[in-house]
Amino acid sequence: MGQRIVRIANKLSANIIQELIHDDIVAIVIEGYYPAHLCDLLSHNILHSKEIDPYTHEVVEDKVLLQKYFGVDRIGIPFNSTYNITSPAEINNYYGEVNAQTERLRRYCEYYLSPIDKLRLELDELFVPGATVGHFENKKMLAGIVRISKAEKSYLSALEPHFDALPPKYAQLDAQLAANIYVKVPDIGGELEIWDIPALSPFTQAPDQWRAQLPAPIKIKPQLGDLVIFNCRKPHAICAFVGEERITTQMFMGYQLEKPLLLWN
Ligand SMILES: O=C(O)CCC(=O)C(=O)O
Repeated sequence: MGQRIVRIANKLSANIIQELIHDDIVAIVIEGYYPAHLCDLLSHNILHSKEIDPYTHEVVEDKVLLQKYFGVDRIGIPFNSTYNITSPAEINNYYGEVNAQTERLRRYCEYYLSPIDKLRLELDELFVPGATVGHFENKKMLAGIVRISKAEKSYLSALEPHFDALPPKYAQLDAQLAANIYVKVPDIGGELEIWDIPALSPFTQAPDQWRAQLPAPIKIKPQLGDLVIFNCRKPHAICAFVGEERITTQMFMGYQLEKPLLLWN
């Protein structure tokens, strides 16, 4: 099989989303999805935020679930950070903070339509049967976090691929996609690499030296304001970069046959 395509368009459409869900294409790039002046406004407010924390990825090593830091920081609590937590009070902290975090992203956008709100609306308008914020434990999830990387730590995300897969106890998904809107991009580097192999199941243990064992990745160099959607159960990594910060607003999209897309972080 030759390299499959990355669908580049200037508008999201129902067909494009279906193509990605059915694995007919590797990724969607909607160029200039969010206007440059709003990217600048939002990234300025993000960089002045006092609420930036490390983003960790769940990784299985020797059958143990660990949280690993790959040099990406975040504003907003991602649900995967609760996977290792057993205390209900701490898990409830995720749900308790949802509304404040949604409100904060809107505030950082100074009440212009946020990139996440734009995407949520368009997915609901375009996709039959719609798109809605997830409710895996009968409580509404957060949909939309900010991810910030700095050049000096960017090599950490480049070393080895990772993948994101919601544990099936929350929802049995037929596909899991990640949507990123790039509100600040470095000039050199920072490409998204995606390995076009079959999507992995939750809790798959990645082999040591995974990168060396995989075929050549597909590389996407996001430009300011671009929306990129891909199947995040496929291995992916972010190339090292130089220069200013790389900032995205991100959410996951869960697909189940004939059901609305479930949106969360
Ligand atoms: O920042 C990116 O380009 C990709 C982010 C990522 O790893 C994800 O959305 O799962």
